[in-house]
Amino acid sequence: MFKHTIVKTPGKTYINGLTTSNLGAPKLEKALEQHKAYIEALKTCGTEVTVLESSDEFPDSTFVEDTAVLTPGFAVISNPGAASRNGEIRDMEPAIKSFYEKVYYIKAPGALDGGDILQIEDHFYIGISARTNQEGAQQLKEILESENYKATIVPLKKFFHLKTGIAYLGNQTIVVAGEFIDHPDFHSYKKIIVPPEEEYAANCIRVNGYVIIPAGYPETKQRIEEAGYQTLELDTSEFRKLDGGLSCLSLRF
Ligand code: CIR
Repeated sequence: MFKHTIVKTPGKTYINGLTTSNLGAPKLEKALEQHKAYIEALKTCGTEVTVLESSDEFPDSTFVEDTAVLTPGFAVISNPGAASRNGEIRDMEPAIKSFYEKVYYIKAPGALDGGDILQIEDHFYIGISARTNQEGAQQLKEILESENYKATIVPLKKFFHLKTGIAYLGNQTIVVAGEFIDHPDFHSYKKIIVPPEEEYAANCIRVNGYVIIPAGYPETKQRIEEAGYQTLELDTSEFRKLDGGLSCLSLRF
């Protein structure tokens, strides 16, 4: 069960955030509306939502997931791999410390984005991506193992972040797309396969009684529902334009 979530309102500079997509610039007003709906959905799922004030200094700072890895007993503040995002951890640290006494840090030259970390029960998978390097992954692995978790490092081939292409829904069930469909590290889990034309929908989040999914991916929605989950659809068009998805917009713990 997740009791808490942390989100951060997009700031006026959100439209200038990093992207690799060619979907055009996001519309701020629409992003703010979609963010409000996201907060409501997290409340519907039964979490207490902490909404942090926007920061115009950091255009991508609404994607809070990248700043930390949270477990029931401790937090790890990451060291985001994009230079323009690294300072986001300064604003996040007090919020995390208001919930956690035990806080670890990923230190340079280690770089790590929370979007590269997937927890499946007591096992963490750590993606190596354009944002998370071997040193950052290794530091996190050692922290997790010292706390009696298992950790596996997974070099990515194409996906932006690990969780761009995989989500854990509980009950040993994962949602997978692209390079993760036949990936040996995930072969033992029950799989809900996302068809290539719906790849973006692999970034969904199980929050207590619901799986929150992006709107507009009917095949994935149907497969998740057939597996026995109740879905809640949200429009994420303005976050997709900056390579963001549902997991990126919150820290859940
Ligand atoms: C970035 O490039 O960092 C942001 N525009 C998107 C971050 C998405 N975060 C995530 O997948 N966890």
